[in-house]
Amino acid sequence: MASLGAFEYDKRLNTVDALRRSIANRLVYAVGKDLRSATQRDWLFAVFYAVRDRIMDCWRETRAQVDDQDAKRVYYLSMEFLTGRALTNAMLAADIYEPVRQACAQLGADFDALIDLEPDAGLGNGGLGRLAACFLDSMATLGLPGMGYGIRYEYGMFAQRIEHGQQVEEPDYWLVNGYPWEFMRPESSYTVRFGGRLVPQNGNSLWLDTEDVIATAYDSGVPGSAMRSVVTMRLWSARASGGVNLDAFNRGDYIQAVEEKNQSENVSRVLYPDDRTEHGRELRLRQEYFFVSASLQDILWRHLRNHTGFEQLADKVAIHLNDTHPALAVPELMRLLLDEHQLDWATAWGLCTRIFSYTNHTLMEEALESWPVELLTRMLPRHMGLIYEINARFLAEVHRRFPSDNALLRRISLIEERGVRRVLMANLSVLASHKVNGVSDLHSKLMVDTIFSDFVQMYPERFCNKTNGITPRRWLSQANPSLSALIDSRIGPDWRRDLDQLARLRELADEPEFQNSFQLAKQHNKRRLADMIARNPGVVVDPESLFDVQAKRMHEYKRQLLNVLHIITRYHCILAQPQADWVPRTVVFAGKAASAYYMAKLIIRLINDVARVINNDSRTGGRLRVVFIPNYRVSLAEIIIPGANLSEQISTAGTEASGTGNMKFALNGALTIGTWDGANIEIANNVGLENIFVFGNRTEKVAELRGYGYRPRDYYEDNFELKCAIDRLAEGAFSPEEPDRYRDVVNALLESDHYQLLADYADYCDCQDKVDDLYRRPAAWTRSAILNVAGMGAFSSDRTIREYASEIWGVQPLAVPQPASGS
Ligand code: 26W
Repeated sequence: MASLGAFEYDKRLNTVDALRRSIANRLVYAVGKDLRSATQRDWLFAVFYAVRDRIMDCWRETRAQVDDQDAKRVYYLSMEFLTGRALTNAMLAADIYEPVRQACAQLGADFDALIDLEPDAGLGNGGLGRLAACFLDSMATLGLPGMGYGIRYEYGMFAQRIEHGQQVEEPDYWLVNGYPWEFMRPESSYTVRFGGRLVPQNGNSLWLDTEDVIATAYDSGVPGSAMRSVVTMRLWSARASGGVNLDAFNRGDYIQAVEEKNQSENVSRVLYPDDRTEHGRELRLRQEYFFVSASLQDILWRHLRNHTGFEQLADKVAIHLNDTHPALAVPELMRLLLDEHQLDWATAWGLCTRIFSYTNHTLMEEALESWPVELLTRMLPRHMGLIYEINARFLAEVHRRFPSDNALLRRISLIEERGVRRVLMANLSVLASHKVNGVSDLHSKLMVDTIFSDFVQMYPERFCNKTNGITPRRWLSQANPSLSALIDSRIGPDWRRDLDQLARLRELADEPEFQNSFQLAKQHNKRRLADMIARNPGVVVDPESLFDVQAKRMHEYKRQLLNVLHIITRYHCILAQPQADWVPRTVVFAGKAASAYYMAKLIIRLINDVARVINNDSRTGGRLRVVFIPNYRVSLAEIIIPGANLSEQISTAGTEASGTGNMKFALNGALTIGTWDGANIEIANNVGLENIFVFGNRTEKVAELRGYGYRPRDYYEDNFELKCAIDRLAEGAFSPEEPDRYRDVVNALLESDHYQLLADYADYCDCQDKVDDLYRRPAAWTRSAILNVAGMGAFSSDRTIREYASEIWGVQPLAVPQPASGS
């Protein structure tokens, strides 16, 4: 083990011999099998337990240090943690990957096969959930006292199958075989209350006759790099409270009693598979309150274990809201402090505004959460009352400072009055937080200029930027062993914890030998990806061709359709000039569409139809292939991303808050083709404008077009190739069995084109030609790719988390105790 950092650890446990004995032991005594009867799954569990055993000491030590040092902790509240698989990550963190592999070989277990058997923990939709997972990894790596709180969904993100070109969703019952990484903590259970009625009592409220659900904690450990520390991720699972069913039970209505039990356990059943809109769904609101209430009760319990009263609460606790989904934490903390602990309003509110901070992840109006007052009143009457009170006091203050501005009062209120009255969760979050951040420079600027401009007048010092990052452990060290080994051989292994060291690769960018090895690593990863594609969806692709990849959620604003328009154009051009020197390309798509998102699903179908026509047309001479890889998820991303040459980051400028996939691709040596949006801009600034393909209108131009009447048809009429592409689509060239299939796509493009694909089309195609030109010059391409890797130091989530820790949360890394002398 390289550096033990926080604790002393018996290295003799990490030899191949010791690990072999451990695994065999765990197989017999924890799994209950033996060498003869063990299935692959049994082996997976045995290995899991043996590895987990090697995390436990550090985990316990971390908890003890936080307690002993009475350190300020940060609690990261997130509805989503998209952690993916845990085993390989843990083996790398504990530096036992190779010995475990050898131990398995000695036991006759197929290491690679069993690693591949681990289900992904897909408890998230996409960027926001994956960011939360990277953040826990970075907290553990930096030794920051913190915890993640979320929901232990029984069903994670749905699995996607493609049937006749169309997406079919299947439930992801990821816990079906049990999950060996988690510990149930029944002693950490809390009652979460819903509904009921209020009875006024000396200024506060009694909340009676509620419908109760029990939240029970399940902990898993997130080990940091080199086991600097282990952070706890605590997920809540719902259990019926005895009380609810007893009446029916006593009446002898056993079935009714059990049915009710099921009802209340529904709250942690399923992740909402939509990354933008789930407004108005009652169960979603229940989920939000359920996990927030349990987390806050737990946080206060932990505080009171070591402190008397709440005087120091804000010095010891920081609570972060990952988007507005946990915003009910604000009235819940008020309720607990006022009603359960008898603090006065000013003290309680003062604590709130020192404790909370909030990250905004999107500016899109349809994604900004709001809940009907009627629903909140019914489900959480006390909280609705508190929100009214918070709002009244706030509006009084606004009125004091801007006495003549009634329009401002209306805009800034926590409650939207037009139409059905709704609580605006973003406004509530901003008001209660001492810091509010966006997730890239551009996004943070737009955020203060648009959705929060009124709040900026009131509280200018609150707003800041924290550009997203990704963990280099999973996204380079784990996902790309070939490139990692090459980098290790030149600059040593420390980049894993200090990503800025990658800058030292700059001086190797022109060295032929390094270039050669760099190309070999990429080739290796492309073959790995090609093998996977050959298995599913079963298309043979040429690993020598340029791998052009767009992997992310399917969304109109992300413009997968623009990519398709370019593919169709390229196809036409190849047919028109079959003799020309075309750079062979494989265009890869992957991503899920929300099940109710008609356009996104139609675009998946279009991609598959276009793929079928092009891949079966021998006239292309195999110089263009299109592939849709089903069921994109973290474990697939770990194979897809290292195999890419070109990374598609082509959102309409101003719409992608940051993007984090863009960082993963660049870190793995893909060149980006992208718009001037989100973190693409910062990537460009770090890798050098000459090493990235930028195209398209910028934010101001997009806004200007929107403002002065954007006419997509003009672009269509003026551009012959664009017109051809759209006409062929409209004629059913890709769906001869149903020529009308893409009429809605065509109409959307020609009639409104909300995301301005047509405005960027010509520039995009030109830019793609430049991509080909560079790819024809392997040395120049490789040089650029190396400079991309070398420039990615700033995008480590360690950097991001350091900034949060010092500028928002005020938490410090745990002091590493010095080993006692003589030991
Ligand atoms: C179900 C409701 C809902 C609504 C919005 C669920 C999830 C969301 C998120 C805001 C969507 C999301 O993941 N946003 C992405 O956040 C990433 C991390 O900051 C950014 O990199 C992406 O640009 C942003 O789209």
